[in-house]
Formats: sequence, C-alpha cells, structure tokens
Amino acid sequence: MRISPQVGRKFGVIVEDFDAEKASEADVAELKKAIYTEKIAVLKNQDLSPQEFLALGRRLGRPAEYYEPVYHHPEVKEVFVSSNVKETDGSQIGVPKTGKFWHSDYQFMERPFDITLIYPQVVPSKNRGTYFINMATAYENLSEELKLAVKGLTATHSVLRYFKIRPTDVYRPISEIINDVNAKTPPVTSPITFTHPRTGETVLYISEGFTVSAQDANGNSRPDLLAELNAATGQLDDTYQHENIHLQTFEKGDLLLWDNRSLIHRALHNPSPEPAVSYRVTVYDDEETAA
Ligand code: 7UC
Ligand code: FE
Repeated sequence: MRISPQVGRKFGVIVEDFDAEKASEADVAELKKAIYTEKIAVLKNQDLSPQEFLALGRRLGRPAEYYEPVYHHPEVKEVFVSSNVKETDGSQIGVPKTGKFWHSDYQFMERPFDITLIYPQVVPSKNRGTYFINMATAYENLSEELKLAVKGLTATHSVLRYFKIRPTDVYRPISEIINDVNAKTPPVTSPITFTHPRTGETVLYISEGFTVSAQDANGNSRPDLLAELNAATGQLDDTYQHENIHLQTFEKGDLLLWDNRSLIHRALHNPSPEPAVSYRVTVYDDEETAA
C-alpha cells in the first residue's frame, strides 16, 4: 500500500496497491488515520462485488443500513444505491440524483455516520465528481467576529427539504408526507460546533441542505447568522470557486473514503441524462464495535 498526497488539490490522498481482501490490520489502521487527517482517501484500481465492498466497510467500522429501504441494493441492504439507470423491465434500483445539496451524511439524525465510502459503478464522461468543504478548516477561516458569534449557539437539522418522494407516495397529500417525515425523523438540535474525537479539531456543524435553523443561548432564532455562516464557509457560491471548495473527481475503479465528521459534500450531477450509478457504504467507527 502506498499513500501519497493528491497533487495540486486542497486535501486528500491517493492510495495505490491497496488489496481490500488481504490488507493487514496495520494497513487498515494507517488508512483510517489518513482518512481522519487528510479527510479523503482515493483507493485506486478496485474491483469489488457489492458483498466485497461491504466487507471493506466492515474493516473500517460498523456498517449502517440507510433508514429508507428504497435506497437499498437488492442483494446487500447495507449498500445504498444512487442511480439514474432503469432496469430493462423499467423498474428503478436505488434513487436518482442523491445528495445534490451541501450536507454531511445523516446530519439530520442523532448520530451522523463517521466514515463514508463511495464506489462509483457507472461513471459519466463529464461533470463527474463531488464538491467538498472541510468544516474544520472552514471554522478556522472564519473571522474572529464570527467565531465569537457562534459561541454557545445550537443548530437544528432536518431531512425535510430534501426528503425524496417515494413511488409509494404518489397521490398522497403532501401534508401527510410532511407529517410522516417529521414523525419518523424529527428535527435534531446540537451545539453548532463540536470537537472531532479523532483529531481534536473544532468542526462547524452546519450545512445549507440539512440545517434549518440556529439559535442563541436564549432560544432566539438567528437566521441572519446562519445565512452569514453558510456564505462565509462557501456553501452559497454557485460558481464553486470559493477557497474552501474542493472538487473531487474520480474514474472507474476509484473508491472514495472520507471523514464524514468534518466534511460536507455536494454531488455534481450531470444535467444531461448520461447514466451514472454509485454504491455507498457508511460506517460508525466506535472502538467497541470495530472488527
Ligand atoms: O436522496 C438523497 O439525497 C439522500 C439524502 C436525503 N440523505 C443522504 C444521507 O446519508 O444523509
Ligand atoms: Fe451524501
């Protein structure tokens, strides 16, 4: 296994000669460390079945099934499928155009995922990739005034604005669907910054997609401040030129691993209907459950 920095990129490393089946405990430990400190690791030349992809996830932690079954791979339910390709019988496996908004995975849940693994299966010829912002760096880059202003704030997160209407929801009143979403995944409130348990960094815990409000210590909503933070971190820049934004491209055979605690991301979907399919496994890395 060889780990080297991505040349000319803000962060991330390239990992060559990583054998997902035969990797030693020491290799896996080194890989995990690189994910925490370098934020993205791109494994080159991978050729894994969905089962083998899940097995790789198990080496890094405890895989979690996505709560909405419509995303599940038909054979391996822990594999989340993003796909705009229809089967020959016209049926749809997975969900098209997932994650086209700034977020971290499961940010709307009590416990977001620790590490995300993405394994592109069908790679479009252009407009492929994912934008990332490191929210530890973004916090560091805030003005002293904004750093002071976020002290003691909480933020509230919800999936509601990006919950995908399922095939089974057709003809249901939208108010019923909204009530169901709020009952199943109620908004979650947490401090607006936290300390990354693996690196000690301070992470600004907000995203334009999932964070619905920020409150001060007296419970007063601060939409002004939330908008200012979204702008300062680069999330409102629709040219994607902001200094915090990193575009991670990939080619067939690449497998991306990232630190979902500190990165937010946004999928870059091709506006033209070029086929695109990718598989995802998400894990919790708590020591007591890691293999
Ligand atoms: O369809 C999607 O964009 C999925 C999104 C609502 N959740 C992904 C996640 O892991 O939080
Ligand atoms: Fe995502």
